[in-house]
Formats: sequence, C-alpha cells, structure tokens
Amino acid sequence: MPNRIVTLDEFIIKSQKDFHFATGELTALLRDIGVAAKIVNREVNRAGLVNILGVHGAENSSGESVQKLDMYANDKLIECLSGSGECCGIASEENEDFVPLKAIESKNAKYVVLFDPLDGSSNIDVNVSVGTIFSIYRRISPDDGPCKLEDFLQKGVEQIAAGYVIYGTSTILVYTTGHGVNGFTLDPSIGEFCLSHRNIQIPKTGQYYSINQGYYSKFDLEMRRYVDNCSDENLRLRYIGTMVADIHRILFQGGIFLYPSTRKYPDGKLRLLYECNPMSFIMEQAGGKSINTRLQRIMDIKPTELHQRASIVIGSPQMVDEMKAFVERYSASPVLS
Ligand code: P6P
Repeated sequence: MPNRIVTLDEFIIKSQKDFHFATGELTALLRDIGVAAKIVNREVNRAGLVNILGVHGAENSSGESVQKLDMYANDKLIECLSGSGECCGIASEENEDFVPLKAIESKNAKYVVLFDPLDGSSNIDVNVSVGTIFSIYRRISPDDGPCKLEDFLQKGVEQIAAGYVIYGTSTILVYTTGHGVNGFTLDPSIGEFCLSHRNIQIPKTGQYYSINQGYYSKFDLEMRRYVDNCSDENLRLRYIGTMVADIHRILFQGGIFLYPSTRKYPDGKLRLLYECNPMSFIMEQAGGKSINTRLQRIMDIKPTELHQRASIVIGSPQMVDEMKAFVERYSASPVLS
C-alpha cells in the first residue's frame, strides 16, 4: 500500500532492529523527543496569542538575550526527557551547566541528550521559521552514579542519534540514527508526525549559498574570495538567520551554508555541541560534508567545554570541496585537515 501513513512512532519501533544492542531505550527516547516537539509546536503556532512572545529578560550562557519561547521550549524538553526514564542527563544551549536527572528511573539510564531548544529565536516575533536541534550520546561515565561532564564532551562521531524540528509552513522532524536520514511532517488533524521524506540524500551540488553577507568586510581573505566566486557563478543567496531553516533548504535542494570566523566570533558563532555536531551528523548521513574553516571535519573535533563555538561550512559535497580549495589557496594560517 504505497500511501499508507507511517507514523514516527511506528517507524522508530520498526527501525529498532537496526540496533543490535537496543533494548527499547533509544526508541522510547526518540518518541519522547517527538512528544516535546509537538508541545513546542503548539506554542510556537499560537505564540502571538498567549503572552509568550518577546524577551524573557535573562541572558543565556552565550550572552544572548533569552526569548520567552526559548525558555518554554527548554522547560518542555527537560520535562519530557526527565519523564522518559531513558536519559540520565541533559545539556542545553540555554543552561550554563549540564543537568543530571536524579529521579530513580533516570539516574542510571544509558543516554544523555544535548539540545538547542529553539534555534533562531531572534526570528520568533516576526513569524519566521525557528527550530529545535537535538543530539543523543551513550553515557561513558560509570552508570552506578549521576552523569558527568565527560558524557557531554564527546566527539560528534560518537553521536547515537541527531535530529531537528523546523517550525515553518509545516512542522517537520528530521532525524538520523546513523542509518540514513528520514523526515516526518506533523499532521495536526491527527497529532502525529508522519513519514514524508524517506532516505533524504543531498544533491551533490546546488545553486544556493547561505551566509550572512553583511559580515563580508569582517571575513578572512579566503572567505571573501569564496563569496566573490559565488556571486561570479550567479549562485543564489538565501539566508534566514535560523540555522535549521537555512540548512533544511540546502539538504533538499543542494547548496552550502557557511558561518565562518569573524572578528566578533573568532572561533565562529555557532555552538559545536548543540548546533554544529547534530546538523553535521544529519548532513553526512545524507551524503553531504561538514568542516570548519580550518578544514577539520566538524564531527572529529574533541570538545573541551559545553558552550564551545565552531566555524562551519556544511552542505553539498562538491561545494564544500570547492570551498576547501579557496582556503588552501588564500588562507594565511595553516589548515588542520
Ligand atoms: P547572525 C540564531 O541566533 C543562530 O544561532 C543560528 O540559528 C543562525 O544561523 C545564526 O545564529 C545567525 O547569526 O549573526 O547571522 O544573526
């Protein structure tokens, strides 16, 4: 039956056979994240109606003003994951430190979850797409006690699963467990994420490039030369200011997203753990590439702190390779690839 509805829950359960060691915990964890996404989606869609728009008044650990919806999404994700019993700790872009889950059913669980609860939150009040990004690792600390910092500072290659939700014209959850990438569109009439994009593969090249060209004068020489080349090649610039939305387009239509180092962010702006690693896992599983502007593979970088930033060049493999050639030709500092 070619058009039978396959829900996220059904797909996850059927995919459990991909994991020889899975005993259902990962399945339950992914389903709990799906529930949190539905709750956040409900509030994102009616944010203008309830007093949940605007600035929360606090600042996050990256010194950025926190939106009310940021905190709502953060609280809901923590609540759903705390209740799952499959997660022993969480780390969030909105929390200074990681949060061990101490409930009796959680503290010895196998997995830790890292997330950016609401990516692109500066776009919330103007009704532009925002997203949630998550990453799941197996804990490496002894499971007879609470999780430790080392559980969260693992390389991106150690991810067990990663995904994002884009709250846009429709709400789509895209995730991977290392066996390809699949997308599920939320059908509000039945409250289910339904399989809509099976085995997503990024085009080898594309016509879009995505970068905040407003920082052109602050880019390194190699980045300015590359941007000049994109213009010479008549590529189309698309930049929303929400990483999830900018990369979602590229995943489906081909292209390249870049957030390079700038004078304001010498290590890049985006967070390695909460944004770059999960989006890189998805991109590589879809046949794309993801490196930093020193040509290191993002998922090979060993994190040293929770809120570490990284520069990123991610997208169609041929376009990432073309960008590498500009770094090799024009960069004044040594590459690390
Ligand atoms: P800029 C949103 O605040 C975010 O973290 C990413 O989602 C987005 O790609 C980037 O920052 C936008 O940053 O400096 O272009 O406004």
